[in-house]
Amino acid sequence: MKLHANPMSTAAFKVFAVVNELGLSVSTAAVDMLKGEHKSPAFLAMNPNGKVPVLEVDDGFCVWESNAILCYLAALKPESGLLPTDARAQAQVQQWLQWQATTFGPSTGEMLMETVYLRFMGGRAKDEAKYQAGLEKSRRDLGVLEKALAGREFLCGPLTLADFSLVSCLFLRGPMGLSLEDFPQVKAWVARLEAREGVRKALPPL
Ligand SMILES: N[C@@H](CCC(=O)N[C@@H](CS)C(=O)NCC(=O)O)C(=O)O
Repeated sequence: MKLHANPMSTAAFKVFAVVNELGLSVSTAAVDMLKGEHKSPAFLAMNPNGKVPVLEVDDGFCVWESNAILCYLAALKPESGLLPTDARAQAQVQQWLQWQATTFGPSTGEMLMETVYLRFMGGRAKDEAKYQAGLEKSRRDLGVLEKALAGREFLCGPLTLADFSLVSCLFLRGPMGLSLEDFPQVKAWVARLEAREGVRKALPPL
């Protein structure tokens, strides 16, 4: 299997972490987004959305949307328990995966765009109003996580894909200026996850 990704893509961090956690063998193909490689015909044939990451499975079968990639990888190793088969337990994991894609990912993404990504792409100054709006939404979402984590080690009880998907949005909290000081449960959960070898190896170079 090959993961087409960019080293600074937050959507790819979670995939690297889960690949490491599951001990899978996945090679990486670096996509140069500054050169627009993700919009090339070859890339669009794998993902018509022109976004990374994409998992290219050996037989040419491709999976896009990072949370769908996580589910595919976990299904290869059901014994890991990262994607439970019990209907209720699986629904809880899916609930958090979808919340990451629709809510927490976009909120933190707004902050990332005005800080880390802007620095890479250049071309315009930071839009402070957009940054503050992203900060407000991210803090609102951290409040949801804070309540969910009370009395629990991980979001769904045992460690699941939900933890990897959500924590990856916080890997760049330093450079994006997002403090966890008001969210002690979240802070402790992030520390627990970042202490895992597989997650440490997936941390971005910033
Ligand atoms: N929901 C998607 C988001 C993917 C995404 O937005 N990737 C960004 C990099 S983090 C990208 O490729 N952006 C390029 C573009 O939108 O043109 C996922 O989780 O895979």
